[in-house]
Amino acid sequence: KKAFPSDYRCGYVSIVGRPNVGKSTLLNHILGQKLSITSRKPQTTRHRILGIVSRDLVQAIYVDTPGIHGEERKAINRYMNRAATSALRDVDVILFVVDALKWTTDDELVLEKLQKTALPVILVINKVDTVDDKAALLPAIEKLSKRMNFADVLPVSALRGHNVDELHATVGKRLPLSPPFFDEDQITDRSQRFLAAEMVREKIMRQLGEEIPYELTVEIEEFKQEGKLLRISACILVEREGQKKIVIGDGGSRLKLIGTEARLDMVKLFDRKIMLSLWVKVKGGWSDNERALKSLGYSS
Ligand code: GDP
Ligand code: K
Ligand code: MG
Repeated sequence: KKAFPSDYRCGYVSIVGRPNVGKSTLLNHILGQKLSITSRKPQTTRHRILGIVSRDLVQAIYVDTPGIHGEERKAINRYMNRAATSALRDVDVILFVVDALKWTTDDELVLEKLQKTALPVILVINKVDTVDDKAALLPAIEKLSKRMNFADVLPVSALRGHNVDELHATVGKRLPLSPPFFDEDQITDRSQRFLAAEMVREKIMRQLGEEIPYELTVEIEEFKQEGKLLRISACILVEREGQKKIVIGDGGSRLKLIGTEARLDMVKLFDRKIMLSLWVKVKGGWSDNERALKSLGYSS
């Protein structure tokens, strides 16, 4: 077994904040690889997902979470809030991500949860690339700093990578001395099947209008290694017949585009040739049915 130096640091870092502040984009940039799916839509991230970064005698295990939000009407939303709230416990450092230009009641909700924790919280002010006058950020930072005692405050751009390495270095210093928990070449706790389903869901989230994505899920039906080729077959589950038509598009055009883009992501992620087939099925009521959620792997 490999011996690690006694000054090795390792620990968990959760990334919390309301939907759409850029949590998953930030994780992907730190990892240097797209792992967690992103889009302009809230509720893109539905599951807790680990992104593991091992370098310079530090292993930081980032926990990307669905955003914490006020709306808990449907079972899927309650599931997502549970997944996000549990990330406030059993970690070593918390990154509280906010949008440099926009503070909402959902941010307020997250702040209230954070005020109760004794863990170090680093305030990450994201999307600074959208702010022309950087000095304008100072009053907002000062106001927030009065609300709780942040371990650090860092303005970043997750999209452009501005200050992202600095953030990772800041995190590293706060992790406890410990040998790594995971293999140093492992980047996530999630299976390739799970990641494949997520890549398909991302394309749908990005391509479809407001009405559909929240009510849709992707199931991998086949995931088979055949020599140098990965054969993947995925089924997109929607709630209504009309939604099925929209996902498929005129003459299958939209489904084809979803497949083409998802396949490219899979080639990068798995470093293999990919044969991807997609299907669409109607499965009513899954997003509001606790048992159906469990059968689809949404167990917290
Ligand atoms: P999450 O819901 O917090 O995980 O947010 P996402 O990572 O899915 O990002 C939400 C949207 O914000 C996406 O369209 C991202 O491209 C965009 N975004 C994320 N970070 C930045 C940033 O630093 N600058 C800008 N301009 N957009 C960003
Ligand atoms: K999002
Ligand atoms: Mg996300």
